[in-house]
Amino acid sequence: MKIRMISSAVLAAALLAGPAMAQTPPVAGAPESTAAKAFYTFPDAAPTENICQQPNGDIYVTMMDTKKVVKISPAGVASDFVQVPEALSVIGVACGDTEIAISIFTKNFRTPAGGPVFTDTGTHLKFYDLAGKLKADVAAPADVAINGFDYAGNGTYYGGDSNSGTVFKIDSRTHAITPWFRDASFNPTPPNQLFGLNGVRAKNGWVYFSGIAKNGLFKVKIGANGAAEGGAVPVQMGLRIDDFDVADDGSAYFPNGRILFKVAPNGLVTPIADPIQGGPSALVSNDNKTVYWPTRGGNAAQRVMQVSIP
Ligand SMILES: [Ca+2]
Repeated sequence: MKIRMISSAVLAAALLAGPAMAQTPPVAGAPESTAAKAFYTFPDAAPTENICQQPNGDIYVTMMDTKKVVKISPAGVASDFVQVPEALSVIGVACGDTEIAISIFTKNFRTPAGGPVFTDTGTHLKFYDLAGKLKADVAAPADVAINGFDYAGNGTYYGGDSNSGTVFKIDSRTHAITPWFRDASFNPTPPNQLFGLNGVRAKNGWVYFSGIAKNGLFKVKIGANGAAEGGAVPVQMGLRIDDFDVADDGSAYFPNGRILFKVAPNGLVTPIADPIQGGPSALVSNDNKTVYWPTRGGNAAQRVMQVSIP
């Protein structure tokens, strides 16, 4: 595909795409880029939230309101990996080496008016073996709402707190959850800004996060001793990004509104599929050839879409 610079009009439309946990107004029967193909179609319209891929190629998708995790094989065969009856919302999913970790909210983050509030979500992190057997269930601190969740290798996960500007580090052996990076300038500032951090991915020695309060994508360096080194480095400013993924070359991919975007390491924004049915997260495949994303919204059955990386 010919690369084009994003127009300010497109950027403005994307900025208006709405709140970052449920962002995409679906349009029934709307046109769809021929670059986007359905990899899997769910049996119903239940909202999806996050996505990850195991080294063996299996894809895991959290179903936010139906409180389960669906596993989809590389051949497109799906099964319920786990049901989480105590959850009110199943949010993040991280594919560990030999386990699957999820974040759940056991209390309601939705206000009667519909807006999110993350001050008391009753977040738990749950760790399962690949057969779906529960290995550990860890309560996060009471005021922490882990949204984006990712595995960085070497037994380390990172999670983004939607109730603050803090990235937490989680040890897969001890299951200790500790603040890794804090920046209060990313805190939610209600009533206007309800989100702290949203998506989180670890890649190439950096932890990336979407900082909703600043409408941008940022990265923090993992120092030689494992501690956060320096401040948050802006990667892209101007897009309100939910969950995303980062390819080996440092390019980030995510649906936003009705466009699938690429952000190059130098910040250049390129739409790579337009229009699409958007969704809350993205996955760069293990071989870096494909971007997958689960759709959300509307009455039609949700799908996991795929686009070849140009
Ligand atoms: Ca999210």
